[in-house]
Amino acid sequence: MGNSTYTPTPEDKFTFGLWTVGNRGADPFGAPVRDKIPPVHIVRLLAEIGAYGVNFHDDDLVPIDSPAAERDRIVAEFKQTCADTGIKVPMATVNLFYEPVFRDGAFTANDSEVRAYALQKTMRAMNLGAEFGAGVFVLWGGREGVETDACRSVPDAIKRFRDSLNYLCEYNISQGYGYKFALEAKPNEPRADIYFPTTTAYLAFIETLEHKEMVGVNPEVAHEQMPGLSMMHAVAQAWESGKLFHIDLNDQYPGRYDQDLRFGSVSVKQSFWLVKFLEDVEWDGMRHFDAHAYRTEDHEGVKDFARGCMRTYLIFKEKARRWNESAAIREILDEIAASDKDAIGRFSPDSASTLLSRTFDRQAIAKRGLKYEKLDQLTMEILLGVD
Ligand code: GCO
Ligand code: MN
Ligand code: MN
Repeated sequence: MGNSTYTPTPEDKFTFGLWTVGNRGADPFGAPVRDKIPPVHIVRLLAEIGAYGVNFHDDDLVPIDSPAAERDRIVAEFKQTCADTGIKVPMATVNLFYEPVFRDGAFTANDSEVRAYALQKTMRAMNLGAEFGAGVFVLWGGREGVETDACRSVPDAIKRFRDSLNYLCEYNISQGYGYKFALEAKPNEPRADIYFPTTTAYLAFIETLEHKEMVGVNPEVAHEQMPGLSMMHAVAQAWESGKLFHIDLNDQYPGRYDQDLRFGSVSVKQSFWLVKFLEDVEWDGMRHFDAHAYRTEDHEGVKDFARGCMRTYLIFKEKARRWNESAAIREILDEIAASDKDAIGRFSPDSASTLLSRTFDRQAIAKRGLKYEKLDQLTMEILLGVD
């Protein structure tokens, strides 16, 4: 692991949540296997391994129900450690899933008192993030869903969610925080069905908001791959509509529970296309890892995990550079480009009548080999390290 090309630096904009490197390895069948790492130690760990920043949920940093003086002490200490290490806080979020009060959802819960509490908790989390200069506020509605559809109408849930977002956007404006909200979709887990199961479902919903310019998405690899979708396609659609505000990088075998595996450790080719996309479009956001070390790991293993996420990203970035510079690949791409000669352009009655009377040699067009097999093999050879 000695190649300095793959050694992360803060310029790479890699970030981790307190809950990621701090994950203690508990699962539904077993107790934690690692000690809690105090947040300030996590900041030092991230600085040591070359990360740019740290993100947190309200309760990760300040335990819920902390008295005001304790909150202030924690915040001051964390700020000082960030200043000492140069670690930034580009994103903040709110935990609306852990506490039993959210067992029926937060913004979509049937009990209006729960919905009000969820709004209060979110506004307080926004206050906390703003103290650290966070520019993005992620909302993951883990409990916004159902086990039984008998309990609530889906349009009601959507309407409640919309009302909450509209409220929070107004709060953002009134406080002058300048947050961009990033909505994170997931199809299921912990609910049997979560509303807005995919990134693209959120993209449609955002268009219905009063301040839609303030709201975008936070796609996560695992959440798109659980139902077998392409993360890169979701990310590309979000980016194309100006809505890629944040990203959660990790990995996942399709069709399973949320595994939060080390970035690139399962889906080598898909992860490559994802990194290539982000680098090709020069996406200016954070490269955030929302993943966990295996349950088998000790403290050193957690560092191996975090270093591995970043190193793999940088390896894919280098592979993407090679891909873009490969003469053999360029030759095929030029042929593809040459087949895209004259676009139809916008509709006009004239163009429609010309198009209606045009003759196509369907058979000849369909006979031309497109060389995608060769293109893909060239891709594979770069990934497999023989080119
Ligand atoms: C999950 C989610 C969370 C969110 C986090 C940010 O499946 O548990 O990915 O890790 O990203 O809560 O709000
Ligand atoms: Mn997740
Ligand atoms: Mn996530």
